[in-house]
Amino acid sequence: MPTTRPTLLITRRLPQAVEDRAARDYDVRLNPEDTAYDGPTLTRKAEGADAILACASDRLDQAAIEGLPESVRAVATFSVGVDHIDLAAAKERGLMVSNTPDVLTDATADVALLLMLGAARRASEGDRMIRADGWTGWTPTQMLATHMTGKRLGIVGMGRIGRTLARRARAFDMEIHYHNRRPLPDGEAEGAIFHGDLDSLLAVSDFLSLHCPATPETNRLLNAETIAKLPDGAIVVNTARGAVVDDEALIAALKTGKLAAAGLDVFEGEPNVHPGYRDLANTFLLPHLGSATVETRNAMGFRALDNLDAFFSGRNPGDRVV
Ligand code: 8YV
Repeated sequence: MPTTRPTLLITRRLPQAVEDRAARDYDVRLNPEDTAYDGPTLTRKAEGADAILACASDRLDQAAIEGLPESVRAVATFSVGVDHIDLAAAKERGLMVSNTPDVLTDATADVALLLMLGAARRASEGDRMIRADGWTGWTPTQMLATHMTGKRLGIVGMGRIGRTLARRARAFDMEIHYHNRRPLPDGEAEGAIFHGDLDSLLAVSDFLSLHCPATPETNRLLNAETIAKLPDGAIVVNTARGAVVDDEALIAALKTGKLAAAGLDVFEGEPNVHPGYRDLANTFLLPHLGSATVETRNAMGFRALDNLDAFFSGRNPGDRVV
């Protein structure tokens, strides 16, 4: 680290261990109230700061980036996703941008599996029944659900998280299929079947799990047309980004029974969730908890700081995106 301590704006409250380490090495500006900053507030808070440790809840669009004070040279995001940052604008402005891959892979794959089981086995419906004191007793035909063991799992985006989910799903004897830009290298597929064409993956996906980044190409990838190509009674889970799903189309398919259930951890326009999801019994909904374990959030914060430490020491940050 350089002898003069850089000034670091941390936009949200982070785990204590992360804030402590940041305060050891930087002059930190914290956000103890933990309110999300809008563009003008971010600009004001960043006045004179050398770097920003940002989160996915910050909108770093072109206007926000162009509005950043001259002093800001780096943005380390506390997320693997970078869809909240206009990378072209960051590049144009000469900002270093880094993210936090790897460290949230297990936690997010765990939540994808939780969503698959929770949606398939009607977990939130049963939980609600008990909380509402509505359980009148066991019956042989009560709340019959979808069996997961042995079914076919379709994974859209076979990156770190997709591959880790595949490993977990093999413990349920699931047959793994995936769609990716390219097939995995020899020896890494572990028996997973590649589909170069999304439609061909959809046709065999009793369960479909989304793991692609939100980009213009993946925007509303799951829509009325693509849902129609899934087997009847399929189950869809999303731990990627809400923008990958057309909410109206998914809700319609959950209502008609075309889809048996959906498990969702991410939503378009978070924290505003399409009200249609709340009214359905066959949705299993979580408030973006994919990486929300103490171990993972600490690791994400340390990784973001590692990237900033490298940048301010004149080394290339390991997770540099721009
Ligand atoms: C994070 C995520 O919790 O890292 C990501 O891209 O979606 C989540 O796991 C969130 O983005 C924190 O900023």
